[in-house]
Amino acid sequence: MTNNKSVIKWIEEIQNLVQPKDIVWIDGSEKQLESLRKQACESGELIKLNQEKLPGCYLHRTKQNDVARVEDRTFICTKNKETVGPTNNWWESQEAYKKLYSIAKNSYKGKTMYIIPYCMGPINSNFSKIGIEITDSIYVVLNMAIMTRIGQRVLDMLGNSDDWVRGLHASCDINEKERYICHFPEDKTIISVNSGYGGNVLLGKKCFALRLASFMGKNEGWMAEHMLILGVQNPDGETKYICAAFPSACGKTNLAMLIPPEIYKNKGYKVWCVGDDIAWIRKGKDGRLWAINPENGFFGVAPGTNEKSNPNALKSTMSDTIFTNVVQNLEDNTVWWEKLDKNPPSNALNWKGEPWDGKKSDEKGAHPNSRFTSPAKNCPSISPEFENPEGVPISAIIFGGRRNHTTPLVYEAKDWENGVFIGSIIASETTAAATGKVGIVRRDPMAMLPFCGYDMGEYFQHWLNIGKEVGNKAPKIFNVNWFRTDEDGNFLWPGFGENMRVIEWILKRCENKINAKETPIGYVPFAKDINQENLDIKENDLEAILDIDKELWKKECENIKEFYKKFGDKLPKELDKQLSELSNNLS
Ligand code: GTP
Ligand code: SPV
Ligand code: MN
Repeated sequence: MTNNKSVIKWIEEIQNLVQPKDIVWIDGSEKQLESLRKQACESGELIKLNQEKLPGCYLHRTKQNDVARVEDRTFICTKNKETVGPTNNWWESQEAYKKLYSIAKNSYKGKTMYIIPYCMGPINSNFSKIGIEITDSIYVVLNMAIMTRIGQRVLDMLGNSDDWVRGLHASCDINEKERYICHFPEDKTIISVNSGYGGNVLLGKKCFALRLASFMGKNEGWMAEHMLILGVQNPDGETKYICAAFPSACGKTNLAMLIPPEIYKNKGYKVWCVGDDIAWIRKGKDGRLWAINPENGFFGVAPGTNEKSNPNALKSTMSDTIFTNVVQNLEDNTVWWEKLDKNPPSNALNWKGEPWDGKKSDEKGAHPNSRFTSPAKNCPSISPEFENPEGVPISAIIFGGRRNHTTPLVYEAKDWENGVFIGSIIASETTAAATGKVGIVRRDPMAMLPFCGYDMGEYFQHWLNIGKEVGNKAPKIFNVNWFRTDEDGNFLWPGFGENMRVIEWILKRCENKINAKETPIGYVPFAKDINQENLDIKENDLEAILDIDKELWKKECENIKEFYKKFGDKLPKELDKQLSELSNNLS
């Protein structure tokens, strides 16, 4: 399929290492993909679902020890430890190669080696980047075929260039003790062994589009961020674009596919989805920041997705979707997950494939990190700009996290530098998207803690530099928190589609249309400026979630100070200054 010497050389090297029984190049044709689906159904790797109700849809169950990203087994491998900073696991490159090659050696014996040429970003966009993933898993091939642009057209685009990312995935025995997700930013290489779960094995996603790409972005003057991209079209037909970074399972897909409440729809507002997880951002010819979504599909959290919370996501999953670790309803061979509806199936198999009666069982049927992989084009609100090789211009950047107290519903940074500070102090409860305890509050700067491929102190500096470069054309920066709770743990803000009311405030602030209250942490809305028409919330609750509790924020400052110490002299002095200013404002 290609004469590219660098590609051929690397494939030969890996072939010699893993010793497959044969080799299949993924050309991207529907015929080839269909025959792989058939093969996967025969082996049990996939289960074909009810094709009348869910055409083109399949179910997959991972091994029970392999259901989420594994941050403690994720490494950035470089020559020197300093490159990766205090927040990443480091492994010396040569040592890492040695160990990984010993694990991968002969691991494809009796298996087929699939070669997937893929492109992150629209084909032939100057901003897109190419990778080749070698895998022994048909599940990986079929997911990559949804999540990225694949096949011959990618090799044609690559030509003879050696500027592409090498990716080796070896399933081995899915042995968690020998599981490693390793990145070699200095060699543009990724090696993943002993896993079959999405974020660990769909190498175009977090491994390439964030960890390697953030490293490339630092050197080349652009940014790779864990951000959704959405467009808000006003009644005059003008569309403004917003990027938002929230940690894993904190609402990116939901916000990206937001459907405005009736009162907005009636006025003529529309919201468009450009991306739900990753944004590549760089300065455009006009001096503003522009973003593309490097992905071609959604790898979304299933539980909680329903007709009310996210109808666009639900519709995206109705065809040509691969479900992972959800419930299989044996009545009609469809799928189910917690909060899909109030009618769990009685005759079903849970995510482990065990008989499960949803009406009687106390146990969850779907894994909390069960996922759907759906083509972007399935989303009813996919943006007309989705394939635009230039991307879209960004008017606002939003940070956010899952905090039951302290952080208000929304506030605005005083300027870019203050915005970078606000991003750097995101704290959020951990979720099921990664293994480990759920619900522990941790600092997750820019929602990039698990995804920044180099020293995070330098990453903060990179953000500051980009701000200087775009100057007064920089987007305004905001922070949101949909997750404030009362004493009983109930959410105070209705969230989901109602988040449109906060988006409206944000855009009005960007257009300098309304005033805001200056507080020690930044600009907070006056309650009257949040549209409350048909909003189901108590007046006091809205006041409560807009309130700044100085005592809590003083504690927050202490905690940030501790956190910042990690970065030593790599912490930009601007951020230290920002922290002192915040402390002063509070006293
Ligand atoms: P990743 O794909 O892991 O990066 O996650 P994500 O950031 O895209 O999160 P997603 O939109 O899938 O939401 C994760 C969980 O948060 C789901 O259970 C949602 O129902 C819930 N959620 C999303 N938005 C809101 C909201 O506005 N309010 C509340 N209370 N929950 C929300
Ligand atoms: C996340 O965990 O942020 C995800 C899912 O988007 S994964 O692809 O597993 O990283
Ligand atoms: Mn994510």
